[in-house]
Amino acid sequence: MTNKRKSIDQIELGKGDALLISDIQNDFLPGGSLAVQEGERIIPVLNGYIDRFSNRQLPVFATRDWHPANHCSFIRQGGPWPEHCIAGSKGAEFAADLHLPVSVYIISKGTDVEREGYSSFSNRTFKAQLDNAGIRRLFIGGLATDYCVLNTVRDALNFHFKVFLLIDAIRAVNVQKQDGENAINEMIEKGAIPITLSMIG
Ligand code: VGL
Ligand code: ZN
Repeated sequence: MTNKRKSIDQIELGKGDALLISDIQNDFLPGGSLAVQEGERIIPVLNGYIDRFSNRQLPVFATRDWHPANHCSFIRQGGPWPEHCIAGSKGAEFAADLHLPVSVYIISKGTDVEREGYSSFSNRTFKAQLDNAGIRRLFIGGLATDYCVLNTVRDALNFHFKVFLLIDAIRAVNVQKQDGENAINEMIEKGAIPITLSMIG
């Protein structure tokens, strides 16, 4: 019985699978200008996912918020957020303890002054890269559950990718207390499958 249960809960990675890590950047981590609570806790878990994908020569994509200094999302410009992830700044760098492989595909977003750009797909080249690489299933984790992860998952499902949500490797900003939970519920309702690292052999 336990064996049977276990086999159902395991996921076999293979061709057409890609890992997508959202916005593990200094500004979204403790000490950063838009720190996500417990954001640092998911880094070791994401490193575990990176190992699983790298060991099988499967592609790893890492997105980064990459704003111009006068971006519309900043309070100073009438937006909702403190200044964060300004292109080229220390705060916009990937966390030093995230073990991105040398082969990582880096996707910048939020680069247009006048567009928010939460979704990874707001960078138009991203969809083309996925299609060129024959990607059908996306394994999505990172920051923040209620903004970039949510909007990326919505777009991925609309584009008919199969989406696995790395439930042990996401954290929410929670402007309102329930935002993270609501986002997770919406993603699962729309078809994302929640998984944990232990389900990948
Ligand atoms: C994000 C708020 C502002 C995110 C980006 O990565 O989820 N959140 N910019
Ligand atoms: Zn941003």
